[in-house]
Amino acid sequence: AVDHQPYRTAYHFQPPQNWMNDPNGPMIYKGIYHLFYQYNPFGAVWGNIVWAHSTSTDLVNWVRHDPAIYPSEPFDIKGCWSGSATFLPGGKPAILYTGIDPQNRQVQNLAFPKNLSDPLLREWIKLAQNPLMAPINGINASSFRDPTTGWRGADGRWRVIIGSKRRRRGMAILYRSKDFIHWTKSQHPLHSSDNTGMWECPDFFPVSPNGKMGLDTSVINPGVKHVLKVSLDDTKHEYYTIGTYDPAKDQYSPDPGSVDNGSGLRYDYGKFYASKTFFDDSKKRRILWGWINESSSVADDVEKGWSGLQAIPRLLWLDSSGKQLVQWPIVEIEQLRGDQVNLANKEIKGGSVLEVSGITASQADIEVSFDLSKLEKAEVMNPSWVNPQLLCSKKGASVKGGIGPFGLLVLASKDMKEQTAIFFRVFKDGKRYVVLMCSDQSRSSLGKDIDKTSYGAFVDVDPLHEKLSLRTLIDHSIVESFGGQGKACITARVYPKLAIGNGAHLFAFNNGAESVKIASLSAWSMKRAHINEA
Ligand code: DQQ
Repeated sequence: AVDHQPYRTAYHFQPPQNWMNDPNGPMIYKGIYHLFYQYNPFGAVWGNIVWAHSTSTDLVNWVRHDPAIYPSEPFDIKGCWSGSATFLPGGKPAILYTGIDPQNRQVQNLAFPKNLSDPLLREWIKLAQNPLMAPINGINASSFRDPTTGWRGADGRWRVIIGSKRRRRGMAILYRSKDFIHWTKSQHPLHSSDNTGMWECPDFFPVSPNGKMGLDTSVINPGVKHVLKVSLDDTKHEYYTIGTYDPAKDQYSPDPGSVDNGSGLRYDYGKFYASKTFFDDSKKRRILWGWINESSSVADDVEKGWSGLQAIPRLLWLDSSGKQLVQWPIVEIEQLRGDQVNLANKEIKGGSVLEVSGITASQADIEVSFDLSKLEKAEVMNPSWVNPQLLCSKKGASVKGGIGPFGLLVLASKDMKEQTAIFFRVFKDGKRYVVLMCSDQSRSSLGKDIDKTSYGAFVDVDPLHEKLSLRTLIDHSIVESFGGQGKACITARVYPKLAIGNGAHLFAFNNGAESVKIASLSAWSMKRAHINEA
């Protein structure tokens, strides 16, 4: 039978049909995980936005509920946009979200569960006092949205930030409240940065200085670092900084070297937007959700009847260097691992490929680590190569090198005419080595009208003394890759014509002059999860 929906996924979060964008208000309540999301009930394009709602006990399988928040009042009649959940004293969840009013102004509203003894929190009641924050006193009414999870200071007052801009200066406007209902704008934003444009979906949270343990958003002590993430409307890229939060001044400052101009660190160097973390109190971890949009045309979205995925939720923590975050797919996803194949100590000569067969290559999880002992042949790094994405687009998988390109060809047709290449290339920069990770979509599909841009990131690994690892989650039209144990992540959307279903293959490849050794490789077929089944 002809598969009319070859690009729908088997274990990624998506609604049965229609448009989805930002993850909203993720939380865990009475042992149940909640995910709300921006959703159009009437079509596969953005519009008519409501908060659709699903719940889960394991973050893998999801049950759909009716939309939790939808336009009904003057303060949100033209749309219920992004926002966040906060637990108030006594464990009562509160949702702050952006409403669009009849004048198209962006305002902030509060909703509480109707019935706190319903662990599914199916019904929400909007406060009669809404809106609680309005764009007055010089705030731009069309650039005032996406309230964060609140945090509580030592003075007992709550704080939240709202994304905004003034001219070209992106900013996180700060509000304070004693009761979460009456809010006062602070004189100063929590943070701002010139020439970054509108900050959408800010996220602000503490991270522990060592280890993977997550912290409640209200934890403030001299030992923790803080992270500020913003989604840049202008470029549709996110970036984050690591820094210090001064609770007395209520100001955040990025650490020296933590770049603050939109060209700094990213959670993901491919597609990943409007992300949001939450603290999972049941497992003391911080989990990241992010929206992955399509790389195909609007006409294709309309034809297939849906648009948008959520990335597999990721555990997020501060690297031991203190200079970047690290991410890893939540451990629960491993319950979907089925048939497994393994390889060990396998040399891949320069210019060769090795098929990894025995798993469903269109629906798989792969972990591979490479051992590089001889690096003399590494290409010399050019100091002007500061943009990894540009470097990856110039030096794609077919461009021979010294050490690499080597890595995986996923969602590949048998003849490899179609292939998405995720690979490394090692450069020599004086005495040190620079590792580049690329996701090359240029040959991902014979189809037309698809954005096949290559993505790239530098990975902070010393290839001489550490193994270089790659984990890739493949799910029909999405490829999520984690290099260097999660130090660099790249997500791509691809739409193969031949490499679908049983036509999909998986290869390891090496297009460098030097051999590389696969120290170990494990690949699993992934089972289908139960996600929002009708
Ligand atoms: N999506 C929402 C906004 C947010 C944007 C509207 C980010 O609240 O700024 O659907 O993708």
